Order: sequence, then C-alpha cells, then structure tokens
Amino acid sequence: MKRIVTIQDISCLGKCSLTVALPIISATGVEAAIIPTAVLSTHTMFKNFTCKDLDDQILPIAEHWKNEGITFDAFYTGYLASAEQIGKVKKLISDLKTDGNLVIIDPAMADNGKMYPAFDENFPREMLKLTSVADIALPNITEACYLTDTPYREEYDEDFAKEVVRKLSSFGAKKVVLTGASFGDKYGVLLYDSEKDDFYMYEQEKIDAAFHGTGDIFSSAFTGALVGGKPIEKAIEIAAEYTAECIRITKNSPDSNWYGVDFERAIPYLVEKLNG
Ligand code: PXL
Repeated sequence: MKRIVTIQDISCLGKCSLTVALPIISATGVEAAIIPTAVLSTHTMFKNFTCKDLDDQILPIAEHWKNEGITFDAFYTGYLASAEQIGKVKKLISDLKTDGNLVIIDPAMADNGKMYPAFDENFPREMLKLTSVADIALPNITEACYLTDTPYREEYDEDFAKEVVRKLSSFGAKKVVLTGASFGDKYGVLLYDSEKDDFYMYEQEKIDAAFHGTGDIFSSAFTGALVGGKPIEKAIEIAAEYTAECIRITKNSPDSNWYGVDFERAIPYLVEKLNG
C-alpha cells in the first residue's frame, strides 16, 4: 500500500488539518501516517483557542522512523504552528527524503487577503523556504501573493494569476496548483508545470458559498488521489469536484456548522470519483 506522512496540526474540533487529512487520505486507499505539530482546542477561527506546540517531537519521530527503515511515497504538509516549526519540518523532509518520494506543500497560512490570526508578517518568508522544496505547492491566491510579496488583489485576471504562480515556482517549487483560481468567467484550479513551462486549468462551477477548511479538504483528496496513482490532472479534478460536493452538501444541510464542511457525507462521492 502507498504511504503518505502528513505533517500538520491537530485541531481537536473544527474539521481541518489532521482531522480531515486522515479520513480523506484513508478513503483514497492510501495509508496516512501523521506528525501532529501542535494540538489546538479548535482551529484559529474560534476565539480563545488553546495551543500546545509539539515542536520538540518532530525530529525524534523522524529519527525513530529512519531507524526503523520506514519510507514514504509522499510528504504532505499543511498548517504549521510557528515560523520556527517550519525549519524543523524542512529538516524532517530532508532526513527522510528518498529519490522517488513526492514533497507536497500546502502553505496553509492565509485566505481572502488575510493571514490567519496566529501568524505575523515574518511567517510567509519562512513558509517560502519550505514551499521552495516542493515538488507540488498548493496555495490559494492569498497565499501565493504573500509568498511572492505581491500585493493581494480581490479581483484579478488570468495574466496576474499566471504571473504570481510563475513567480512562486521561480523559488523552487516544481509544480504549483493554485486553488480557487477565479478570473474572467473562469473558476477552478490552475496548474503550472515549471519543467514544461506549461499551464493547465481545471474549470468547475463556482458555488456561491465559502466555508472553512475547504483548502485542507482539497489538498488531502488531491494528495491521496495522486499518490494512489492518478495523473495530476485527474487528481485535481477529483479533489476539486469532491470539495465542491462537500460545499454543496453543507450549503443544503439544515444541521451544518459554521466551522467546517460536511466532508463526511461526501466520502461516498469521493470513492465513486476515484473508481470512476
Ligand atoms: O488550514 C486551515 C487551518 C488548519 N489548522 C488551524 C487553522 C486553520 C485555519 O484557520 O486555524 C489550526
């Protein structure tokens, strides 16, 4: 069985990071090992959340695995608790890296033009160092702007999106998958392959609703589908359509919560798309 290690926080309540990565990667038929980088009572959109940094566990866990001869088909990182932690995650990747494994980095740190509450202005600089070792980086437009020091625009055109994505990959990421790409009458996911200098756009219906945690749902489904053997364009399609289905279900559900989407109810849809 293929095996991914996903490295991100565990928000005990809130349906994001590890609490969505584990079930979604498992649903794709791929083993998910985890490194919880911090334990939070909730994600940071709640007020008064608690946070226990597990920084000192990251490298000992990696060392134990190395001694056990454990290898991974992919690394997948998401939300990290601090700028200092990013350096440790980068070291963990270099310690456990082999020739064939993929490094997938979701620079989860911002959305809708704003940084998440726990981060300061220095955070993007550190995150850029990690993003630069990615085989595949998975930013949204806000993150791509912060990482490249480009002023954020609420509205932008195709040229702007392509320029930001190209600039991000110029720091080292081999492929960039821009989620929630929205310009002209197009909405979807923009893929840039720097080795081929080639763009590909997966277009989908834009649903008029925004929920928390959808970036993590996309990244988890994408990573599972890709490592499970789908070509990158197909993994993008599966993840984009699964995320859209999660949003649709949540929008139409009378008992949904503000803090996350009902990704659980759409798992049969994900499995169907993976088998289809
Ligand atoms: O990737 C979203 C996310 C993950 N983990 C924590 C968060 C957020 C977004 O706010 O606060 C703790």
